[in-house]
Amino acid sequence: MSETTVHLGSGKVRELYALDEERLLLVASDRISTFDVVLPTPIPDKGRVLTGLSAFWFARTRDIVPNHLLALRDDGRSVECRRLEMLPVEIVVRGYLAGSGWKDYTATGKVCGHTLPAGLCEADRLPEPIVTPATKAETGHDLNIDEMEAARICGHERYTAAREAALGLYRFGEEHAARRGIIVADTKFEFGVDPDGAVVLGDEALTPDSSRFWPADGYEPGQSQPSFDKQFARDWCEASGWDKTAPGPELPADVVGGTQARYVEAFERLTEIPFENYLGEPEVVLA
Ligand code: PZK
Repeated sequence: MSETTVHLGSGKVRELYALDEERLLLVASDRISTFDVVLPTPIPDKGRVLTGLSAFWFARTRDIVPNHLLALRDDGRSVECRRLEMLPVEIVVRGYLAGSGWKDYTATGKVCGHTLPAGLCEADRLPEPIVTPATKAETGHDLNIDEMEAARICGHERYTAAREAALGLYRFGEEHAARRGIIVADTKFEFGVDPDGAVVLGDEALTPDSSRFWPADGYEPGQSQPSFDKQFARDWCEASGWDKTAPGPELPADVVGGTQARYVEAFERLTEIPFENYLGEPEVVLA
């Protein structure tokens, strides 16, 4: 990075830099969060897995919606991207009933204004995917809002374009992943607008950090499902007696290794590219 590269912000596990007026650099670290706390122990290559997967989806969904990806760097963990005017809402698509969706459903029978059929169980597949926007809270948790509210905040035309793109992306990713034994229960997208006013996909897409990935093998509605990627780390954290407040516990080597293997397995199942090939030449995911 040049000395004029300006650090714009930090996410929980990523960093954002300005390259120039039109371009940003998004860098994925190996940090992992569980129960909303970043753990002190990195998972080797996690940032490369997420960057490579996201780039894989960007390359394959250009016809659904344009995206911000300009270049994948040789380090495999950073992408140059177009600088957009980001919409102030996250667009979540849910194909299954989990997390805050399940919570809201049990309390009200609804999720972000969508009335769902009675009698659904935790982790059930929904009759069709729903879009559940959320405002990006500065601190703490995102606030679920209904689509009317999201349309008011974003502008109706922009919101409609983003929600249609999000549904198309989810359907594409969910079907692709299902054929490879991974359920994409839900996923979050962030969109921006380019100087021509076009809605463009930003951030990362269809990664384990922006989605709930479940192993299809052993899927059983009526109970919470194990996370494809983080379950080893979560289970160990639970058993450790940690109170889930920062700082989190250091992970032992076997848990780090098991978690790393699950991330690499998700990458290889979804891309059908050996992760070693990605490390040698990241652009293999763009072909
Ligand atoms: C943008 N974030 C989230 C915060 C991170 C990521 N293409 C873009 N244009 C303008 N702004 C953004 C993007 C993207 N992507 C993304 N905030 C702004 C964020 C902190 C660290 F890695």
